[in-house]
Amino acid sequence: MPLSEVKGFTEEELKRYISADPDLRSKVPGDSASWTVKEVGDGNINFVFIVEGEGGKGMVVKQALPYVRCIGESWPLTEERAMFETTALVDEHAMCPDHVPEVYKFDKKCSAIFMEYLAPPNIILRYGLIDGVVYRHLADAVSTFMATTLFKSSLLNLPSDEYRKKVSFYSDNSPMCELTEQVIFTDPYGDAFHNRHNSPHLDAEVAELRRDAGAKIAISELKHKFCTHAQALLHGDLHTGSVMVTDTTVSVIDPEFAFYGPMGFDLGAFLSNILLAFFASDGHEARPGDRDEHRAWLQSCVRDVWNQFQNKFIRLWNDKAEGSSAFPDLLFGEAAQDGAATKQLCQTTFLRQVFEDTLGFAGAKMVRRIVGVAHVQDMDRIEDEKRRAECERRALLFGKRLLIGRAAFQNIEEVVSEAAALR
Ligand code: ADP
Ligand code: SR1
Ligand code: MG
Ligand code: MG
Ligand code: MG
Repeated sequence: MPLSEVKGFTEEELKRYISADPDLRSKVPGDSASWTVKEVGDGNINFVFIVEGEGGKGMVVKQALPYVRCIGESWPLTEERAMFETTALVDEHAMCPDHVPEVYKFDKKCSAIFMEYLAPPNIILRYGLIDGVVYRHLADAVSTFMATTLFKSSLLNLPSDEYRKKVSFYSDNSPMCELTEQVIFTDPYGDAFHNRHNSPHLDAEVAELRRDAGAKIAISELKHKFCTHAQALLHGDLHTGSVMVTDTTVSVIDPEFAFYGPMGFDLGAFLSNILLAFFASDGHEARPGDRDEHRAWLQSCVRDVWNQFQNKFIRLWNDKAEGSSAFPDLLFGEAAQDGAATKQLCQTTFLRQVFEDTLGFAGAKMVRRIVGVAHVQDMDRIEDEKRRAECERRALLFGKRLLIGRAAFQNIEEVVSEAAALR
């Protein structure tokens, strides 16, 4: 079989593949015999190889096989996801180059992406958070990534024909959207085969969730919005396992769920994972109070990500040239009667809706990580299951509160205060 059709690379096959492609070859220094190839995939879905040459330089190769890795071949999944991930990485890199790795090549036949290696000291943000590390530069970088990619890909920035072409292209990533529809918006609220929870400790809470009409109405509204509101190009899976950090840099990886959806879905994904880290932190303390400083920073991170996102988003909107065809400046340009004031009202109304969506999606994502198929290591690494249950119970309760009560929060400060009061 030609190398370009290999399903499931071996280390030797990968070395030969890279050696045979001059562009790829130039990225890995030294004799290929001395290269190391390691499979490092710790995500739920794909296989990821690091190919390292002299001086630790090299590349990452991510391969999509036709099933969900953490479940196995019994859960088939389209290999086309690798093409959408490649396109999204390229689009995101063009919009926000400081925070997205570069793609070197995509091979459709073997569903493989060859990309920039974020070498150590880069680590997955989730692992740093579990270890209690504080990243003071995180909120600035993540809010920049979200404000930039969400604004620039939206109808606020693009001409409507270009916007529609993008919506249409990404709408073919439908199987990945359907996976999300199932595991976030449907399964957690019923008795689905792959659901799991910390039983018997959370049995009562899970039974209550599945009887809760308010939660079901809220999740239905959000599912409808997820499927119908093509507002911007979303990353689609922006949890803390999709972010790599050093002391000074932040990079966003893994946009295989990319599609045009509601902006609050990405914002909610990130904030929910910071909140999950916050509720898990008690379980990682050797002595009560050990993580006080870390918790205070996690709270400030929730606040700063939202506030900075909002400020940066408005700045991008205002910087859009007057007279451009961008919606809604076309209707409410500064030259129109009351144009400036009306534009400001439009912006406030728009961001209020994004805020409510953000809280709702954040709640949905907290709930699914406690009672659905895919949990988070922030909780799973708490060995004592009773102690873990205490952390999970509070996270589940707060997730429900955000999901059902999203319209009642006036501002992000109220969210942070309620989370702190519940802990
Ligand atoms: P999945 O889609 O299965 O979740 P990810 O894209 O999240 O796969 O990658 C899994 C792991 O591979 C990451 O947690 C990270 O450790 C590693 N990884 C992925 N991309 C890179 C990269 N560009 N540089 C360094 N490591 C990476
Ligand atoms: C089978 S569900 C797997 C989950 O992992 C991915 O990273 C997404 O979050 C997806 O929902
Ligand atoms: Mg991942
Ligand atoms: Mg770069
Ligand atoms: Mg992924």
